[in-house]
Amino acid sequence: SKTSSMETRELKLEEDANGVDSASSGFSFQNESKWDDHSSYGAKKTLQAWCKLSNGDWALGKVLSSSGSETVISLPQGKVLKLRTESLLPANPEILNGVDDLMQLSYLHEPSVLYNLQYRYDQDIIYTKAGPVLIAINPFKKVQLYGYDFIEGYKRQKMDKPHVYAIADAAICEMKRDEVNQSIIISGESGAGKTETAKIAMQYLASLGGGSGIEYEILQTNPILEAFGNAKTARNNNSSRFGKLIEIHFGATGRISGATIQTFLLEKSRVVQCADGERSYHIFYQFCAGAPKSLREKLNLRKAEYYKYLNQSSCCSIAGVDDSEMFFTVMEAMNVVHISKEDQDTVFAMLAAVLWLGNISFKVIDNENHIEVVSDEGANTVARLLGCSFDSLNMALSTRKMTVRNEKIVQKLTLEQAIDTRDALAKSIYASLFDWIVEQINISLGAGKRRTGRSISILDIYGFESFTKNSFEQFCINYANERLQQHFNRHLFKLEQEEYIEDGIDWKKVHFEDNKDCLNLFEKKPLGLLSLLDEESTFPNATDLTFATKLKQHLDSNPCFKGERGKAFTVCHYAGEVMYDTSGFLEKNRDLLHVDLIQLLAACTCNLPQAFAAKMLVQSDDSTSGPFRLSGADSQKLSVATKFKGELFQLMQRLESTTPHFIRCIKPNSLQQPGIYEQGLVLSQLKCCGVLEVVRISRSGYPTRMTHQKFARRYGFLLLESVASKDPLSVSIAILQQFNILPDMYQVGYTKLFFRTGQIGILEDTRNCTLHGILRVQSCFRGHKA
Ligand code: AD9
Ligand code: MG
Repeated sequence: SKTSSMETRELKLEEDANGVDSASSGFSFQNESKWDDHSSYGAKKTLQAWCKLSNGDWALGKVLSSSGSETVISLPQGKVLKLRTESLLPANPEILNGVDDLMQLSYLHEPSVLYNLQYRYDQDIIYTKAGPVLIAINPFKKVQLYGYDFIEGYKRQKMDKPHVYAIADAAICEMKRDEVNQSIIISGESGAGKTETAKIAMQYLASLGGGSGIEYEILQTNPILEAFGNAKTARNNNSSRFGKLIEIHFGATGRISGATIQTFLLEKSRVVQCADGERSYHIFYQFCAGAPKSLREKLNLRKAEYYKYLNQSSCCSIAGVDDSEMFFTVMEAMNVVHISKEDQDTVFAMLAAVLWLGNISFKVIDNENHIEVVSDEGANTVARLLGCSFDSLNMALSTRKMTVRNEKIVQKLTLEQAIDTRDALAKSIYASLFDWIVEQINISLGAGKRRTGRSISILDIYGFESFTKNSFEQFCINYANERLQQHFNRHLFKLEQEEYIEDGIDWKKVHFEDNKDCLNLFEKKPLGLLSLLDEESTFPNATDLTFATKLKQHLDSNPCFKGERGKAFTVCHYAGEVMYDTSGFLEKNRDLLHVDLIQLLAACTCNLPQAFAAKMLVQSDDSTSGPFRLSGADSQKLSVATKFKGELFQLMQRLESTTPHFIRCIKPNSLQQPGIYEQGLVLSQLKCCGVLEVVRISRSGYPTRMTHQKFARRYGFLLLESVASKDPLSVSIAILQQFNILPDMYQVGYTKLFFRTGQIGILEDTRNCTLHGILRVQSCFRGHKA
């Protein structure tokens, strides 16, 4: 950055189209063909242009001179470069800096979109529209955009800047106007701000009131669900480990009458195991830190550090979070949603039982590694909390009843099997507890009541995930995202085209890239990923490796599938390729709690374990402990993938009958810090959550619209010859002709002119130059006079 301002670096030009050798020049640039096919700098000649630096970031340079194939530009730090003209992308005129809606940009390409969002983000304007979609960039700090005054501003239509409130308001208005249910669909990667955004939307809806405190009750479900379903992960200190749909019901008078919450796929494994630096579910730490003395004594509760399930990740606290204070918030919230004190005590007993389960130890009793449970504080406390004897607990954890050739036998478990069994019990109790709490909340919110009015649903679901190691959870999450993406595409495309038709322009339906091939890869029967997974899950001798081999055998010709070495396979998702490791797939998909354990819970004197067992028995085949079966007339437990698929179909069906409003949350940096905007990270998310796709779809249409009046007013003075008729349409046509804007670059609608991307840019630049020229002449003139 200390180089002299007029230094010009000659760059070695290569023969091939890809430009300069980035290693020797320190710069690389490439044609983003997907983006700039209509608007390379060379074709447009703007005053400023974008060039791509070797680190992948884009820099905005001032064009000093341009001679056909080469252009000299100066960069912000004073560097002057001579670059190949075709490697540059045109910059938008300055009047378009920080526009509210990316659709207003004349040049839509990576750098202009990134720049526009950053320009706003730097001023704490975290919301921007991308056509019909709201983009929300996580500020990672308190921003002054919420609360009563803002809510009132949007309610009275006094504020119109992009905002979650504006989306929620639009949902309310459209619900009333069209008498159609609405949905607000929030997506984005972990830590991008989905849950916060959902709460902000709920806050706006709750401000409509409902009487008898129902709106307050709805808001109070948040601390409970976050305590039981969120955890600190490497990506987010408050990461939701489940998906959530909350449907808020409105009565005939437009006031809130109740709500229903549906949850999806809680991450169970976290209860018994989590990565270094991560935590289990918040509630455990809150409970250990905040439980009152009487409860601690009754449940024999210790500090979080005492429990194996909590101390294994060597992280028991979160900076800036007071777990003990949160415990009271959660207890308060439980009161609000009418969970009785007695039930709350049982909930806490279950939490303590799960924690003590982790502390159960085994002793090896023979040279075949068979074990029995050590009768210490851990095991005895678990037995007491669940309401069973030590002996029956010992039996359930150290042996397994089996039927072999019609003969009942008792098999002793090895140490590894016993640990797995213990952990399975802990996970299952916790997951059942979570479901039970959601059920109680729903009862309190009146979910069971017959609904006559309308509703607005808010979906806060895990975004697309691609890690170095991707497992069954990512497989399900990404499958869900394929489904949502399809819904997104179809919907946005439809909306876009409706506006054209409404204004009467000539419009041939544009085909868009949809992801049905990838969805097919998942859903096809019998040779799709889900079917093959279920089939393999039914074979007792199948392993993750045989599953992977089977996939390769049947799917290798599918363009969305790639077999990998060993136990891995790759899926080409709409958002990019993801390699999955099949380790644990079968086990997680079966998710069977052995019938011995279900029987243990059923025989407990405590009412919650009994209720959990009853539910499990409904779902599973209680007569045998034989191999897992999926088909067949008698009631069999569904595999996790099949159950998830069913829930997803139901969800899509519900969403399909609503008018959707999309919010895409973006995480600006991985440090969870304010003020840092990493271009590469933002770009990859814009691509993943389909924002670039929407923009691209818009590009093939007419993203810029201006009424005849506005167009005539803005550019009329550039006309060289006066027009006979002064009506805005005639003036507009004259302008278009004078600037030689080609007929297929615009369309004239009843009320508006529709332009393809980049067209307004030429007019805008000419307008600017003309205005500058006029100003320069004027200042010259003034100079003379002085
Ligand atoms: V995950 O997929 O559940 O792991 P989310 O839900 O996308 O994730 P979350 O809403 O939990 O992310 O946001 C992460 C953190 O960002 C929050 O805990 C806040 O500290 C921060 N955040 C997000 N949105 C806002 C906001 N509008 N204002 C201030 C915010 N802080
Ligand atoms: Mg979340």
